[in-house]
Amino acid sequence: MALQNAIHESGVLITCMGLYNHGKSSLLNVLLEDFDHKTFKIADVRETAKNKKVKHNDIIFVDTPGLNAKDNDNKRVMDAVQESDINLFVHNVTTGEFAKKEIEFLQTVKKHWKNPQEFIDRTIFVLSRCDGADENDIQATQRKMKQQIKEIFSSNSSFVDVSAKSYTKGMLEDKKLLVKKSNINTLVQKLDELKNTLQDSIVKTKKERLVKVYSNLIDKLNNKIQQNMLNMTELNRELKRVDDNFNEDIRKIENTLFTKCRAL
Ligand SMILES: Nc1nc2c(ncn2[C@@H]2O[C@H](COP(=O)(O)OP(=O)(O)OP(=O)(O)O)[C@@H](O)[C@H]2O)c(=O)[nH]1
Ligand SMILES: [Mg+2]
Repeated sequence: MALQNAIHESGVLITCMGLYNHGKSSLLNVLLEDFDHKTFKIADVRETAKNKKVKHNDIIFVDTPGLNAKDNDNKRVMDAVQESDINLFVHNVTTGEFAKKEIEFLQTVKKHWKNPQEFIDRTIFVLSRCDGADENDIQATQRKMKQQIKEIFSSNSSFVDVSAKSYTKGMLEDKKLLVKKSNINTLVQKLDELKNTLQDSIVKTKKERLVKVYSNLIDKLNNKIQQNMLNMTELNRELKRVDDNFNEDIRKIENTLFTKCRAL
């Protein structure tokens, strides 16, 4: 199963993460051009409870539950990020800079990642719901957030401010200015550029993951073989015990018969 998954997941994995209700599922829907928002469910409450994957052309989009919405959710997000090729960290711009829970998540990534810089290189920070914010406020929030990331990772980060709502409206009502203002096309362009830049490293990571899956399978197989060999040894011992007892019983019967015959 693990091997099947690893082989079948031959597309680029783009994982969406962020606090609950910050617009992750809405963003993925517009990236899929699903303006009915049917692919990934959206709501004003905690909606996404499990990681969900949807393949579209050569991309597998992964939606994750909101960070810290429930106890297990952070682990699910971490699992998804471990597998991910490119990350979209979605943050509702109308809430201001990164909140404590987001900072804690980023600090966990920094602490446990083999190469934290790789996480930053593979992540686009998406400021969502920009239709509800003033342009100056968006820029000020973005500056603060860049600084927050710099304090954790000591590096620069890539940001885009978008509006899934404006893009949907613009596309459905053929309002080109709204589509342009939504900035979704800029995000798509950034994703394409990142995909191209990371092409070699994505292939390398996929190979490493396949090797890991293979070696885990080989380990499991070896354990099974060892266990079977132990079972065989135990079985042979048991067979020998049964055989010895049987021979002993036969010998006893022969002796009894012999004694009885002689007495006749
Ligand atoms: N104004 C505005 N609202 C948006 C936008 N994108 C999403 N929303 C609203 O934000 C709310 C949450 O959206 P979701 O996409 O479900 O958010 P989520 O992050 O997937 O939420 P969980 O799955 O619960 O973690 C919904 O009411 C959306 O309609 C946007 O661009 N502009
Ligand atoms: Mg969701």
